[in-house]
Parts: sequence; structure tokens; C-alpha cells
Amino acid sequence: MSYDIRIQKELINKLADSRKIVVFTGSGVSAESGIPTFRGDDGLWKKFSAHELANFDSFMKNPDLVWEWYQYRRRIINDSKPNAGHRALVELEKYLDVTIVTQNVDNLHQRAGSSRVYELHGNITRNKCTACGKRYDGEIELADNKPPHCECGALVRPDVVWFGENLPEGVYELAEEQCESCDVMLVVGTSGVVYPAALLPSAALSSGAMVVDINIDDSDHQHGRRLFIKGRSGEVLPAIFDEIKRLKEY
Ligand code: BV8
Ligand code: ZN
Repeated sequence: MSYDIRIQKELINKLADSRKIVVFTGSGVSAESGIPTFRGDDGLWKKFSAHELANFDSFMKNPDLVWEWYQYRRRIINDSKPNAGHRALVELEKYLDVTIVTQNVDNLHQRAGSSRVYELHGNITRNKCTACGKRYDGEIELADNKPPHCECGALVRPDVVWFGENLPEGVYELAEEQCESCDVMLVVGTSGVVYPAALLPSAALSSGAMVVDINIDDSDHQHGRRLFIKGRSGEVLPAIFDEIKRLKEY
């Protein structure tokens, strides 16, 4: 079912006239690629809890368990592909200046072909040494359920940001600049509970941008001066692209 975006005239016209847009995404944008979200019914953390798995101390205490969880997720991601929502964001680059700021670590925006992606929480396809930081990206088999050791002897870990860890040097500030200088921010598929990422839509709003929540669930919609489009990102984003294409080409 394609989403009837024409009802969102205000948004479409604003997008068509925009100089720059930011698309701020969470795990909901990858749900239609078959990747479980974090807090949904199939939520990754339902079976496990975040503090048990997505933090450094747990990894050092139980490296095999945490590593195995990441290998399980990498296998799911490896078997999945970008969905119509990811692809629509790439297509939009033909007509608009699009910057993606993502909380996701699944690399799907990059695989879809988006040219400007800020990764706030790292990338699950990368690994690094816990001590010397040496990168180990390609050589690790998805089936290896034991974390490898670096040539310096220390454990290798996924190159993602765990709870209690700072975001990669400078990424948040760069992302914040993008959000403060855009005309429209699409907030797609996020429950807005993880900080400091969750502060970015307010940064856009207070800089005068139009902020639009696209979500299947309006309970995660931060009411107030934000528009809300209830729907699946894999339907709403292609509908937005079709409308912009129609406006720009005819
Ligand atoms: C930090 C990588 C400074 C790992 C992730 C106490 C001590 C220390 C810090 C804190 C603390 N208390 C609070 C904090 C801050 C903490 C935090 O925010 N905690 C929360 C839980 C309260 N943050 C941090 O620790 C951050 N660092 O603060 O550093 C610091 C340092 C030291 C000491 C103090 C401060 C680091 C946070 C990064 C955590 N790492 N990921 C991994 O992936 O394994 S976060 C993880 O959650 C993912 O990145 C994910 O993207 C992100 C956010 O979740 P969502 O994407 O929103 O997913 P969710 O399932 O929640 O929602 C999905 C949404 O999609 C729903 O709304 C659903 O309705 C919708 N949806 C579903 N399907 C669709 C859809 N919408 C549209 N279409 C669909 N088809
Ligand atoms: Zn090392």
C-alpha cells in the first residue's frame, strides 16, 4: 500500500524548496529489511538486556557471550538488504541536499548508496582492538563465536559505541551542525530514548527547521511543534520521493 503523501502538502512544499535536509534514523528504518529493532516486540533487547550486552564491562567480563550476540546480529544484517526506505533516501539525493545522521550500526544506508552518512554509534561491520585500537574489519568469519585477539594480545571488539562510552570523537558535534543548519529534518524510525542522539531533533527545531516524525507508532512522537506521519518508513519515504520527483520534473 503506498502512502498518500499528498495530504502532507506543507511538508512536500517545504522539502521541494529546501536548501538542505537531514534524515535522522533509528532502527525502525531497518525493520522492513528484517533487522529486529531494539525495543519493539521482536526487540533485540527483549531476549537480552542492553546493560548486559551493549557495554564494555560486560564484554570484558563475558567476552564470548557479547561477541556471540554481535556475530548473531552480523549474520542477520549480512542476510538482509537495504529496503525501499533506504533506497528512497538515495533517490532523493537527485533533487535535494540530503544528509543522513543515523543511530544505526547496520551499514544499510551506506550499502544502499547514501553519499553522506554520519554514524553516531559506530558500525557493526567494523572491529577494533580493545587496547591498541588496531582495526580488524574483513578477516573475521561470521561463524567465529569466540572473540579474536589482536597481535598485541588484547581482545578485539565490535567498533560500536556501548552505553557509557563517548560517541566517536567529533561525530556528534558535526552531526549537530548539520541538524542546526537544515531546513527540514525527517526523524525516521526511532523511539528517541538514547542520548545524546535524542537531542538532535530539538537542535533542528530550535534552529528553525521543520521536524517531521515518521513512525508506525505515535507514542514515540514527541508532540509539540513537530509534524507526525504515521506509517512504515518503507512506504512513506518512497511516497515522499515520488511527490518530490513529480514536483521537480513537471
Ligand atoms: C554517552 C550501538 C557520554 C551498540 C547503541 C548513565 C551512564 C552513562 C550514560 C547514560 C546514563 N544514563 C543515560 C545515559 C546516556 C545513555 C543513554 O541514552 N541511555 C538510555 C538508554 C537512557 N547514552 C550513552 O551511554 C551514550 N554515551 O552518553 O556518552 C557519557 C559517557 C560516560 C558517562 C556518561 C555519559 C552512548 C549510547 C549509544 C548506545 N549504543 N548502539 C549496538 O547497537 O549494539 S544505541 C542503540 O539504540 C542503537 O544504536 C539504536 O539505534 C539506538 C536507539 O534506538 P532506536 O533506533 O530508537 O530503536 P528502538 O527500537 O528504540 O525504536 C525503533 C522505533 O522505530 C520505534 O519508535 C518504532 O515504533 C519505530 N518503527 C519500527 N518499525 C518501523 C518504525 N518506524 C517506521 N517504520 C517502520 N517500519
Ligand atoms: Zn591490539
